[in-house]
Amino acid sequence: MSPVPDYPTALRLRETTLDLSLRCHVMGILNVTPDSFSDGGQHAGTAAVEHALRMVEEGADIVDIGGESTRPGAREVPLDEELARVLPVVEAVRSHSSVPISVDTRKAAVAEAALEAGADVINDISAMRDDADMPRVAAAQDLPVVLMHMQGSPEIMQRGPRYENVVEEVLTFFRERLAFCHERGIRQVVLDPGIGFGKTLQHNLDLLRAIPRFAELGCPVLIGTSRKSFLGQLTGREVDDRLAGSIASNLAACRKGARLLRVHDVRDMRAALDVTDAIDHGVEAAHAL
Ligand code: HH2
Repeated sequence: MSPVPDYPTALRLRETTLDLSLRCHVMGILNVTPDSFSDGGQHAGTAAVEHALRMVEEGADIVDIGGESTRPGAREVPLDEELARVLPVVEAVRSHSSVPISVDTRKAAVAEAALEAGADVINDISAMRDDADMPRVAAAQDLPVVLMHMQGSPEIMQRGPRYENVVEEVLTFFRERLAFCHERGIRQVVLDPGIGFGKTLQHNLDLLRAIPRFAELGCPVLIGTSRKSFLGQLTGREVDDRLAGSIASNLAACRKGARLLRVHDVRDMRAALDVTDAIDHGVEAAHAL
């Protein structure tokens, strides 16, 4: 029997429904930014679209397209610039593929334009706290919204983050945000404790260990550990050498009940999950998942 707790849950998207109860799903990261912490400047224009399609071939279940770096210390990007980075890429990926697309943005106008261009999911690291218009955009179509926990803002979040009890505070935050969504008719919510967003190494480890408690709230849990600095703290490795840590932390998160894994290295993550799925379910059954 699978050690993953059974929280039957699905994401209803435009063209498809992702049954998250069956296996962990992979969200491939596409940063259309000059300054992202691990892949800034690598993906623009045609190269961005090619990278998205490569991730689909490698087994990404969703492609997450973002035009604003939220690395510690990052400044906000003006609306026009973010739109100009993200929209053409969403449009081009949609014209070449039916892969589910999420848009990683805190701005309602970017989310709205991306949804119009065919995106399926809003991934808002501010959990709809930064833009008062985001709830309207999210409620207008019955599509999922990822709500992430962050202490502070990217510019200041890693300046001595403090909690009385990080797990309880994130749980309280999720409950408040779920009530907020409920009141506004937003029915599909994914919860993300926000690894690295106003968190020390110990906070990140506590949150990963507490995934079953977040999953008990009844929404799918998304985890983003890929290449993040806590992996560097644990392994002594630089940002371009954190694949082992990324995969280990994601497999651990999956075991604890995370249903969506936001990763840069789709091919290797998929291979790792193929192995654990085969162990849990058998080769034939794992293929069918
Ligand atoms: N992490 C990053 C960005 N968006 N969204 C969710 N839901 N969860 C995360 O953990 C998360 C996220 C930061 O990673 P990355 O996109 O690689 O870097 P940057 O913000 O520098 O573009």
